[in-house]
Amino acid sequence: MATLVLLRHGESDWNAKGLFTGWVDVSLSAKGEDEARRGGKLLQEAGLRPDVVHTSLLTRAIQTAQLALGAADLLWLPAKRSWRLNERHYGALQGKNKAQTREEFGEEQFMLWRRSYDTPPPPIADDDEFSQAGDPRYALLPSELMPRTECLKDVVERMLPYWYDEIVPDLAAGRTVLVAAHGNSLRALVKHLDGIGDEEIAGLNIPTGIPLVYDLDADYNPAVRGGRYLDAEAAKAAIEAVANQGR
Ligand code: DG2
Repeated sequence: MATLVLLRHGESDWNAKGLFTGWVDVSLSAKGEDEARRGGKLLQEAGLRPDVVHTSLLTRAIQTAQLALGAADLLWLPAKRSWRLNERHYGALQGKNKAQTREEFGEEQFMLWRRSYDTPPPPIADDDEFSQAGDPRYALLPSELMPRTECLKDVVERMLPYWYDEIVPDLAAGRTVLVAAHGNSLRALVKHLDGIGDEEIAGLNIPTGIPLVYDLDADYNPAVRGGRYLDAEAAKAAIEAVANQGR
């Protein structure tokens, strides 16, 4: 039995402001830092000791991993990072206010962009102030792989190679794996693990800073569909808040 722990970063400055973030590299808010530390404490209290951490290339996920591992006395853990764990690229919506976007385009279009499986927002222009074109952290990424917008389906497709090539080998070696990533890159992974349908996934939201633990069998299928949050009560309220963003 392998153990996988998923952790969405703590609240970011742009989560707090209600802005579409995607690949824009924002930091944690003070509340988000507290959430990350608490996430680490929850791990420690549950007796879960990751052997390795995987993060995206975005500051908010890296900070969350550091703060959580610091709180659990595990700052020394080896870390691996990849753009494949980045948040879904939110295209031309990056930097826009969620509530204003909902008002301007209506509930249906807003939810289509936010939660449909295969409808991406319009692409972002390279000269947009919130574009990542020219960001040195993606310098080695072939230009045809560099997204200008993504739907969840695109995220599943770019995340799965990392799951199979980097995370599964760690699990196969008997390591407990911590993945610190984002609302939508983790929705993509949970969709895969739980075998959630393309329509059903629209209703799944991931709260910030609360570890979600999966015990996996020899085929990397969850022992319990949906895994278990280390603070189920807090997760319930926080999931509701994510679902209601923009309202
Ligand atoms: C949020 C997710 O990503 O937003 O990009 O705005 O997890 O990095 O804060 P995260 C963003 P929603 O898809 O839930 O609106």
